[in-house]
Amino acid sequence: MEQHVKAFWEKGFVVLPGVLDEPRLGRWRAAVDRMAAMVRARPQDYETRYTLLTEDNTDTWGVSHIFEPGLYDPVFAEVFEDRGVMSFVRWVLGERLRFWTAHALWEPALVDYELNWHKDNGDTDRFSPDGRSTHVQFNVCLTADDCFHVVPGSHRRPLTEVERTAVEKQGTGPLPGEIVVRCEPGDVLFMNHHALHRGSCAVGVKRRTLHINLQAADEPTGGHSSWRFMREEGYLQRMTATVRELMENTIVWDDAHPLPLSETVRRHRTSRQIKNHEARAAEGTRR
Ligand SMILES: O=C(O)CCC(=O)C(=O)O
Repeated sequence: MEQHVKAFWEKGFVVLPGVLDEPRLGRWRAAVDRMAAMVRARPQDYETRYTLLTEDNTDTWGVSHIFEPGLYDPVFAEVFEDRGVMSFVRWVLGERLRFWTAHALWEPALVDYELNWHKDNGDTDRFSPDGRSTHVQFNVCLTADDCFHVVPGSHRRPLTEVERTAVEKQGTGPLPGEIVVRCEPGDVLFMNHHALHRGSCAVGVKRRTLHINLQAADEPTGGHSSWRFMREEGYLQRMTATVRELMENTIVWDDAHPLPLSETVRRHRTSRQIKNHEARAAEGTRR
């Protein structure tokens, strides 16, 4: 495990191969199949991610917040009990954790998915020279997946001019040093979301991936992810003990660290941009 953690610090990502066994893989994939069908049928009912969003037509590449009551499937709670997944996360972050996000990603049906270069949470200027991470984000790959592009080591230094331009112009073109990470079904890709990255997936290439983020319970940055649904009456009681504890830790931390108004506004703006974004290549650069 130690060498995987070292690679994660140095490069900003690492793939652990074959983490999931067949029964688990099949069960989790079937759950994402059901969810994708539900969201594709009524995308307006969820926090859907789009490659196409017009009055007449939509195409989707995933959905945010799979633990919200309208989407929740108990199968997803199993991720946080999985030794293969959680032992890596605990090596990096320690024993006490808090929940940040959980999303599901799939292939588009009409328009190729081309998400622009970015660091998550709008943290464009954040880096950490020693490679330490404020979180562990991970893609649980339930199908073969070569959708994740990253510039290794970019979480440890400021952006170059070329990279900054790509971020500011929502670019999806190639960047110097970029690599595409290739995963097999059952692999888990752990990433530092402060490494410059983007996603892509062509129509017709089946993708079923869980996209999850955890933090140490007392991590001073990030957080503020006690989503409204977590605070609904009776919600936490319906979760497994492990999920309940992760979410309770989030709520406790958020309540003890209220955000300044300026940061609340910034986050709302970032979240609105993500919600309205069509993740596809700009006109003129399409294949
Ligand atoms: O498609 C992927 O694996 C990357 C997704 C991503 O970067 C994001 O949701 O911010």
